[in-house]
Amino acid sequence: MLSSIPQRLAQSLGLSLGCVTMTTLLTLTSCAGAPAVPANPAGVRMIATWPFGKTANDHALAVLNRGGSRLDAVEAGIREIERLSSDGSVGLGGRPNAAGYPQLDACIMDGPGHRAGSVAGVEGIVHPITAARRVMENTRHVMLVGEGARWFAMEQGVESVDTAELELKKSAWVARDRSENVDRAGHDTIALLVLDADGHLAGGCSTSGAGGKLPGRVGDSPILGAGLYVDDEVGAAGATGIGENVMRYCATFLIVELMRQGMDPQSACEEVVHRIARMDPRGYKLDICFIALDKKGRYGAAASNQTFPYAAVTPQGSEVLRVPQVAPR
Ligand code: SD4
Repeated sequence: MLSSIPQRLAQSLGLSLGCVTMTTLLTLTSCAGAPAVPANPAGVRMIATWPFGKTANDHALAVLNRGGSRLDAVEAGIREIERLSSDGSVGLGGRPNAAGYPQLDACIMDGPGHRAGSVAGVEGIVHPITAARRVMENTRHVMLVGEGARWFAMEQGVESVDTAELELKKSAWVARDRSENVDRAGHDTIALLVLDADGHLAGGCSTSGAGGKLPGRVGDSPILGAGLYVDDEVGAAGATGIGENVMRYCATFLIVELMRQGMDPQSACEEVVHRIARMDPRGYKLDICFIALDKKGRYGAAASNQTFPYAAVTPQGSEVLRVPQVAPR
């Protein structure tokens, strides 16, 4: 009998799941882990995708308040969402691929030194954001994929679960029809951007990607300049939504470049949605959303064809905001 994702997740968390359901598990973990909303005496700015971005931001801010670095903050905030894995598209509990198992993508970027690390299509790794950070800090490379990324993560001591059952799912799928079972409902990649008290930027992104994707498919999230981009001279941007509609346009790189030319983050996010909609045969039916934060601490967000909730930390506090879809032009 194959063990389920909730069971594997529980295993990875050192819990005995028994007859406890995933919902129960997630309720338990979310209650146990949530810190009180931390104060923000240093005037740090953070912005993150979706309502769960607030949970990520609050964890990240708590880390900064304890003296952690901006990278520690980014990693901790995203790890919390990977740990909860509760919203369909982050971590091992995220939407499975067409063959029935999750393949995860993540990246991290630090402004000073323009450093970056990324993992793509990695299997059975509980915290791909940590694996991405280790790639950045402990190798001379930027990106590792698939089996190599898993080996590396395990060698680095990043928490993992057994993937033997995935092999069975793979062969069953290959023996079947190898069809793509696209389930793109909902978007919930976590992208988190931080401007620390010293005025330096960092960001991270983590996802299980589009549900029902072909095994081996890599989306925008681990691709620098697509799912995430950080430029310490200017600002940072992150993306969520259908990766194919983001990565063909180097969207977060473009947002940052527009900010470099003088646009504020809100205008830059909106402009990139319009630019893509103008060029793309789908028009505004792109299912893409962006967040951006500049060196001055200004932030913004835009979405192509839905209301987009995102989370922000400002000197005034930590909150979930909503931006309506852009008005087509
Ligand atoms: C992807 N951009 O793999 C991700 C999915 C996503 O919200 O963001 N969902 O295409």
